[in-house]
Amino acid sequence: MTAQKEERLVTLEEFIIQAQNRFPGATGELSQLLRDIGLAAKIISREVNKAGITNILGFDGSTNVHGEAVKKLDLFADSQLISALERSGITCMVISEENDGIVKLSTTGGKYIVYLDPLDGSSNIDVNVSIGSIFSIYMREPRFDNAVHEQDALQPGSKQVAAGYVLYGSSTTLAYTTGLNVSLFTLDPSLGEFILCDRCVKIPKHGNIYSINEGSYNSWDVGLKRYIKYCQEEDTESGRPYSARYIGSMVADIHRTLIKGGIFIYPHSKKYPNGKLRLMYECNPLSFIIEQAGGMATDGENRILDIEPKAIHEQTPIYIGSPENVKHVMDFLHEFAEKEPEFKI
Ligand code: P6P
Repeated sequence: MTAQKEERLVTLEEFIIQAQNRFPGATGELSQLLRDIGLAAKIISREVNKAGITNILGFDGSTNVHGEAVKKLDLFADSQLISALERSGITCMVISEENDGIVKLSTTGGKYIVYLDPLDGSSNIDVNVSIGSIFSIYMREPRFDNAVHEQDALQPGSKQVAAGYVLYGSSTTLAYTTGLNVSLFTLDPSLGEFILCDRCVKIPKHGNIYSINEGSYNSWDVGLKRYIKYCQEEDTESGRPYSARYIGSMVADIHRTLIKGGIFIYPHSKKYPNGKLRLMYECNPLSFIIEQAGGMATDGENRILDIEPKAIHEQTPIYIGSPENVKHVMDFLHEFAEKEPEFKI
């Protein structure tokens, strides 16, 4: 990533307004939405960074729609983001990993639908490993009665009007796109502001890092096994063996991939026949970001952003990252797909 040197400090709020001013017809509502998410992110960052001190670690005793134990910080992040969206009155419904159904906001006339993974990677909270928030924004189909229906939220990722993530790591980073490149900000706690650090992030065309949970190796398709073995073979000319990096927080793994290049893979498996990661609030927003930075994202066959969703919490396999790496793994998947039966290893 070659950050363009900024002459002066540009805050997230200033940047959003500058971007909005380039569109005379803009109503400013999307800008308001992005600012609200930025505010919630600052509040969540403050809690995440002192989680060890306050009584906010650990489980709250409930489970989410996927049967996963919900951590207290998950619920805190969920409530902060939803109240921020409620305040601006331009969002009609929220779909979040922490809520089984749609969350209807008081302003059913709002023009936006927002998907949230309020705190992705929460299994890492208690061990101080980076976690993140992910958001994905759609326009709602106009309705005469302002009624809010789950069906209105089932739109392919290609219809997102904006998407982004906040990474709570050694520093708090916010990345977002409205379809015109990807901009990156870092939170300056002394100012309480997200400061612009790259207005147009581009992913390297190729990278020598692969990121996958190798614990499920035995249930992978043969083509994927062969691809990972290829990455592990010695060949200095092609930069092999690759390095393996896996954090277990998708936002952190994707942010590294965006900056350094390479590939992140969560395939289907015996345990997750449709993949583990959620299409609407993990894969679509992060695929929008990676594509806008020049990368690729597929489910092994099709472009993630073209998938027509059938359910708000549906899951999908994902192969995402530098375009050359994604194309390469797909070549392996296709080459061995028809040979699958005889190549079971
Ligand atoms: P596994 C976190 O729970 C998450 O949803 C993603 O952030 C992460 O990439 C993945 O699951 C990790 O799953 O099965 O490798 O622990």
